[in-house]
Amino acid sequence: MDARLEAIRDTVLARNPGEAEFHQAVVEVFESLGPVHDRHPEFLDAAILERLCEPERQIIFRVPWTDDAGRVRINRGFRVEFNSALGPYKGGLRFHPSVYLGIVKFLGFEQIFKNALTGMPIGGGKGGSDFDPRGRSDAEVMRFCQSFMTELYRHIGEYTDVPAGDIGVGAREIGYLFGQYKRITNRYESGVLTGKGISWGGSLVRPEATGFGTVIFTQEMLKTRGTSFDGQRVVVSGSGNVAINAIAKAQSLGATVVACSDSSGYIMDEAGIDVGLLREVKEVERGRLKDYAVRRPGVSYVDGGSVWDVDATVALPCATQNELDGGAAARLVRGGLLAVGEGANMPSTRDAVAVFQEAGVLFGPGKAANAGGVATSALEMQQNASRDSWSFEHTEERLTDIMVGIHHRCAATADEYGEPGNYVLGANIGGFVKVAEAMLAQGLI
Ligand code: NDP
Ligand code: 2IT
Repeated sequence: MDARLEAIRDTVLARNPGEAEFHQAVVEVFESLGPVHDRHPEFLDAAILERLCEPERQIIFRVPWTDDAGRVRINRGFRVEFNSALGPYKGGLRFHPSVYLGIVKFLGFEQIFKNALTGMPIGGGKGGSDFDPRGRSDAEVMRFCQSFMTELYRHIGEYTDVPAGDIGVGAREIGYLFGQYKRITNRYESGVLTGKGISWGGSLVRPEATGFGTVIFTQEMLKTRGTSFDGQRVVVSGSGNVAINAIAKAQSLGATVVACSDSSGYIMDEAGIDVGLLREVKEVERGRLKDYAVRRPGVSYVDGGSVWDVDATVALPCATQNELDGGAAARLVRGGLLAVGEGANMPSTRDAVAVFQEAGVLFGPGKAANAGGVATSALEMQQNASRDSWSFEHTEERLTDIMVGIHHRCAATADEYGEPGNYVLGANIGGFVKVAEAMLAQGLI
């Protein structure tokens, strides 16, 4: 790493002790930025990096609620408003027991660059709670969401901060959160949240957008090697929103997705995953992946196994951070891997990324490859602002254009900095320069 940046990195790490995921995200970005500072010493003079690593505002709050047995429960809520150089803070809410400040900060930090790459007017933020929605009734989830919003409402707004979904937060949770915001503020402010239901201000394609976008980005990478998804053998991790829609899109382009997972294990379906059945099990019944295996002949369920043991030509990690390590990456490379498109945020460890890059595997980092979700959220905000709603076809076309544009920006930036095909460098520099220039123009704030 560039010596000037090393000193700044050390200060950032020391100022944020115990936040391993945030450290990882910061170090990865800093490793790309040396050459930018050779060209733009003014960024160093204006302490752009120091300011970028210090969130503009961090909110931590108590979330009290009662379970169905009448017992009082207490969770912790977070919203980190990281950077508003390009627009209102924008990013999802994650409800998962592992959530703590370090995870929210890594996600918020990544979101700054991702949102810049989309070309849309959105800043970076992230939030969530250590609440575990798994096994909770609808009534419990509603009471939790209402309590969470009773604090959060004072910090958000269509021109201030616009949350959306992430792990554990989907259309059901966004509905309860929106209802409580509307009730407290007495405003039908559609643009305050994205991922809303289609009949009350949501956008068509938003539910599919992250998974679809990941596949579109990966298809663009494959094209640079004269190939496509057609005929590829694909493995996807996760079986939530991003995974299911990545599977659907990859198969619509002629690939066979032979495996996907949840945190308990994975399924092998050599015939190609039946997306209709998967949606029924996961989205309608809120069941587990092993229920899919029970219902479909010829499918095996590997309890506790790693989906990365399955050979594939394309891997799409769509579950969570650090789910694919160096050992798994080496196994995949030995099995004939051609490309990786990250649907999740930071799913590959730093070792895994190094293995992929050294082996010449096409590697699309999450902040570029999964940007279709937040980009379509920005399209939802656009529709809300104009009190309009667009067709599926039009919105999907916009998403495709945005993803092709992000691929082009990353590839062109990597070329410009003398590292053709390095999408990590392209995404980090491409996102950073846009934010840094806006911060410079807006003065020392
Ligand atoms: P969901 O809650 O819909 O699904 C999450 C999936 O990942 C589930 O299958 C879950 O399994 C699995 N998973 C979660 N945590 C772990 C873990 N610790 N170990 C193994 N598996 C795990 O979330 P999304 O699909 O929305 O999000 C998936 C990823 O995509 C996240 O990294 C998120 O940040 C990222 N992302 C999401 C976007 C969106 O629009 N939703 C946009 C961009 C990125 P289980 O049910 O067993 O917990
Ligand atoms: O990580 C992400 O980009 C998201 N969870 C989506 C954020 C959004 O505002 O749609």
